[in-house]
Amino acid sequence: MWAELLPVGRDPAGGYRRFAFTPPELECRAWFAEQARRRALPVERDANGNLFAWWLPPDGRRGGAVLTGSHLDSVPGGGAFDGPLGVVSAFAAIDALRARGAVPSRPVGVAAFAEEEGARFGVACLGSRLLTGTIDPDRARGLRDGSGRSFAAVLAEHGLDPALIGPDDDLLGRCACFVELHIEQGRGLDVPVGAASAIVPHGRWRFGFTGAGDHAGTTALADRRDPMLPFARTVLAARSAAERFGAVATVGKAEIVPGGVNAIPSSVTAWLDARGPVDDAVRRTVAEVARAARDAASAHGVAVDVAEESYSPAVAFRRELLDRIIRVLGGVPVLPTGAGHDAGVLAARLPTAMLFVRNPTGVSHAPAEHAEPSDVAAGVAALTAVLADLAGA
Ligand code: HGY
Ligand code: MN
Ligand code: MN
Ligand code: MN
Repeated sequence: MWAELLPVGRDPAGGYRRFAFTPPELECRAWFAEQARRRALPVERDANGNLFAWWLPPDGRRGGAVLTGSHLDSVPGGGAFDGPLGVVSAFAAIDALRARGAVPSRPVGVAAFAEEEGARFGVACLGSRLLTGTIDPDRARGLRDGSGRSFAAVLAEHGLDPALIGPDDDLLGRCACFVELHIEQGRGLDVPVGAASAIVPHGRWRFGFTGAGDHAGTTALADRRDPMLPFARTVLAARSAAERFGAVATVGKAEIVPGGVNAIPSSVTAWLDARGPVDDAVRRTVAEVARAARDAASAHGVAVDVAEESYSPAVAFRRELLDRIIRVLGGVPVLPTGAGHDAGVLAARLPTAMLFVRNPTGVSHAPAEHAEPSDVAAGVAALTAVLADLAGA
């Protein structure tokens, strides 16, 4: 399975570039459908673009399903494991159960959620947020990618009716729980497999700086309204505020218009990703960064607007499912994560848990992301045991 997926969607800059509904991610979706076909698993695509492959019990029962899986899209220059590891491991776990003649008494679903990284339309976990009703469908329809194409138009391009996006209570009503296996992002595990206790609060904010485009050579410094200066101040403020309030803050994406070497920019748009152990750390960090941005903007005659694009409060995974998984696995380390996941979104509607596979370097959202084959195998074995227990297989 890996061998077929690995070459799909490589980023010329290294790693992977599998943005939702772009050719590489569509190829990943085709891979998903092929894996399901080979296993005679009926595939369901919800109105939001999420994919599900179902291993049904002999009586064809649809309710009480144990859902697993993850996502197939990536950040730009992403690693091979973030997302796909959970989907590949889910199919491999079904293979392992079937190989020993297991038959589920509950359905087992393999999910591939759409736009988990938010790399194309800007909101992370867009597919699972729509499914669970935790984002306004009107807002989602209007989200635009870097070329200005709306999410609604892209859905329509792929045979989905944008008018139908939103919560799918029928599908969620058929599920009893969701267990997402994911490569650990960070270095907390010194054994192959662990489980998540919580996801820390995290969010994204957009900073728009509007100045005056002009000639780089003939415009006196005193006459400039250069948006790059408050932008630069904001990036530095993100680091100092995060240090001050015990959070982490990143400005990983910026758009400079017009982007000419010899042109003072007319505008700069930048996105802040801020996370922390508690809401207050995140909120205070963002407030300080916004203050610095506004002060610097006014000092340079630049307009600025700050908008919260998404915010996910802390998620604590329910103990009864987590304790059951710990029992099944004979005890595994349990740790919080600073990474957001579809599991964190599904937790609003279902008992949800996460299994982590050791990441020896901790690096993720970068080409160097890696997991050892023996740890990947241990992850599949753990997911197999958990599915056997939960699905009565
Ligand atoms: O951004 C995150 O934390 C996740 O990897 N999507
Ligand atoms: Mn990710
Ligand atoms: Mn992920
Ligand atoms: Mn995820």
